[in-house]
This record gives sequence, C-alpha cells and structure tokens, in this order.
Amino acid sequence: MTANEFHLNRRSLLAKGGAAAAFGLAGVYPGLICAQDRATSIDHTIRIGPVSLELAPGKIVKATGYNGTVPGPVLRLREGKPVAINVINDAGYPDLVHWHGLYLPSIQDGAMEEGSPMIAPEQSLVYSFAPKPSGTRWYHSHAMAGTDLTRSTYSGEFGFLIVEPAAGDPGRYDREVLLAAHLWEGEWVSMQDLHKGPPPDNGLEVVYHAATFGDRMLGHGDPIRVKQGERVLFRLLNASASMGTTLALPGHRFTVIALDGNPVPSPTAVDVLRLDVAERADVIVEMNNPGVWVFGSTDDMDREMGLGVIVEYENRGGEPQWAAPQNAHWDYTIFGKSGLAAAPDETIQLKFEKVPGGRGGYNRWTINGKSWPDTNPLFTVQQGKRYRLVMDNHSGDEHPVHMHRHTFEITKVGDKPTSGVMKDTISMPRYSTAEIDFVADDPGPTFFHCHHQDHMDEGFAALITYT
Ligand SMILES: [Cu+2]
Repeated sequence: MTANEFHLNRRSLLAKGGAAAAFGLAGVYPGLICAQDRATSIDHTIRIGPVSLELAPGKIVKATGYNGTVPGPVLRLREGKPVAINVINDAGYPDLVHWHGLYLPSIQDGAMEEGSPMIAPEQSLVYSFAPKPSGTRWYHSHAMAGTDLTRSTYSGEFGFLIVEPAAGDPGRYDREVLLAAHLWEGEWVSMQDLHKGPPPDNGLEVVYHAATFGDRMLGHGDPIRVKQGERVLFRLLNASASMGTTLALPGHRFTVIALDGNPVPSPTAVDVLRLDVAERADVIVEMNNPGVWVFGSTDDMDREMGLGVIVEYENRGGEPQWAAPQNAHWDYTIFGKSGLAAAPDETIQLKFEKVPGGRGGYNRWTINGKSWPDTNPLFTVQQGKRYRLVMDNHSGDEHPVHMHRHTFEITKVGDKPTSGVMKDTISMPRYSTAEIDFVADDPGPTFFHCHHQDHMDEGFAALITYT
C-alpha cells in the first residue's frame, strides 16, 4: 500500500460537511450536514510535519511546519472558485488548519470550538470551500498548545493564503514581497524573576530567543533586492504566537492600502507599521532612497533576535543601515473615514480581564468574568442584524482580538469615532477601549478570542451563536 492509498483509505472528507458525520457531529450541527460530497480532485496538499530550520548558520530550530518549509507554501486561490486542500497530519499530535480571514462554514473553518474536526495524528482531511473575500489571508494551526511551546502557533505552522479577486486586479506595483514575522525558542518565565521586581502576582509569560522576518534571522537570508524607482507591494503578517511588533524601513514610508487584507478607505503613508499577532498590512513602498537597509522591528532586542530583513538596492553595498523612526505612533483611524458608522441594532459590552497566576503559575483570562468554556454562548445574533461590541481591555496586556468567519468594522478607538476600516483582528493596547461592528452575515458558531496563543488557551475565548 502506498502512502497515498493509506491516506485515501483513512481520510475523512470534509466537503460540504461530510466529515461532520464521520466525527459524529451530525447531531450537534444538523444544518451543516449534507450528503457526502466527495472532492473529485485535490488542488493543494499541505503536510504538517517536523522541519529542521537553519535560522542562521549553526542555529537550528526543530519545529513543525507545512510541506517542510516555514512559512508554508503560499496558497494563491481565486475568489469564489472552489478549492480542495488535503491536509495530512504528521505533526505527531491532534491538529487542524484554520483559514484565517475567510468566510467559511464553521465545520470547514478549522476551529474545533466551532465544530471543525480535529485531524488525528497520521490521518488527513480534505478542506473544500469557495474562498472569499479577496485579500491577504493566512492559514495556521488552531490547536491548543497549553504549556507546550512547540505546538500550534508557537511552531512553524503558518503560511500566506492570498485570495485573488474574481475579476483580476493586479494593482500598481512592480514587485510583490511577502514577509511574515515569527518568534522562536519560547520559554516560560516569571516576569518578576526577569525584572527582579514587581508585579509579584503575575504568572508565567513566554519570552523568546530567536526571531525571523521571512525565512531566516536578520542578516542570514537573501536580501530583498530592489531597483530605484520601483513600487514594491509588501504583504506583511505577524505570525508570532504572542508578541506584537512595530516595523520600520529607514528612509522609506509605507503607504498602507489594506489592513488584514481589506482595502482601507484612506490609504495613508506612515513611518511605522504596528502589527499585533495575526494582523496583516498590505503596503506600497516607493524605492527612492538607494542604499542597503534593515527592514525590521523598531525594538532593538527583537532585531538582535533576528526580526528583520535586509533591503538592498541594485549596485549598492556596505553594511545595512538602521535608524530609529521619528514618529512611531500607530493609529487605525487615520486609514478610516471621518463619518460615523451605521447605527447598530444591538450593543454588547465586553470586558477583558486577567487573573494573575502568581509566581510559577499560569495566568488566566476572562471575558465578562468568565473563562472558556463558561463563556458560551457569549451572545446570540440574528442573521442580517448589525452588532456593536463595546470592548474594554481592563488588563495590563495587549490583546489582538480576533473574530472568525466575519469581517468587522472599527467604529471607535479610545474616544475617537471612525468608520470604514474592515478587519478580522484588532489590537487592543493595555487598558484601552475600542468598538467594532459586524453584520451577522455568516450563520454558524463563530469563535471569538484573543489571538495570543496563551491568552486563548487560558480562557480568553468564546462562541457567538446564531439563533
Ligand atoms: Cu490576549
């Protein structure tokens, strides 16, 4: 028996919910179960498996990844065109793939909490869907990691998923560069031990020892080679498990044209990009400052860990130059419209808090005083109605708050009303408030959580359900 036959025999077909029956979920989500609809051909195969990454000469990290590379292969799909993706799980633990930023039936979404099946080790699963909306999406593990810093988003299980518009829209650029930031070699540390001081009640946090922006540590991969006068489209992703990052390219500005893959109403040039975990930015950079530059984190320690890449103009050499940006301010609202967003049908208050784990313990997280799974349902929605989430981050940590299967509109940041910026993840700085609106336009259980792996695993998660 060949490996292929093995998987054909054992795979569970997910097309139109076929796998739900196989996994005994028919009783839970009867509306999603259709006749077994076999995918006739596989368009892409993703094998989750061990990889040995040489981040820099002699610096080897053992991780899991997709098809032997990190990031995984870029999946370029056409909006609305059905695709079948066979995922083979050789990760050595139960796993699944989430298609981040897409409108998918819950069972296809790759979130166990929504009813998507887990893929047992050495089994495979076919995800079959018509991708939408167009834009810079990504795919990654949505398994729990708990305290295991080799699993899920701590590992190398991430890749770009670009949904090309149904009607071709090449855009005005000469070169496209995809870069994902990731942190490696995580370790649980008590912050009070690290800082030799307060806060005394805080629990363990993950600190990292290596970073990549692209596929190697800063200075060890191929430089991005550009020519003077080029317009480069960078599609940027923070694929870290738990750390936001601020990026700069000295001597250049970023014209932000899309956030989380969705075009912004007011494309604006900025000196820095703030990307929290899971956030994406599509930016255009005019290459009009010849030299050799470091494009990387504005945090010196992050760059020293490797979070950067060299941008090298044609016929230029010498040491890569870095300079701290003058204006490191980041504000979603400058990309929005000034008018008010549509009035919601209903407003929901959400308060996020931390229950410190104390020295050597793990912190826990709550939404309105409850941790997953006691958060269910967070609230219920009616199809077609518009909901406003009034969110209060009542904690000293930053939270990238992510909503599955829907796109939301940022309607307020702090005290500043805004509209028109559409996202699937919003970064909430410590002790901050924000409001987001969404239309209940994709029936099915919908996972809502912090994209910080540790925060999600320790309670900061809930389900929004449809009536
Ligand atoms: Cu969080």
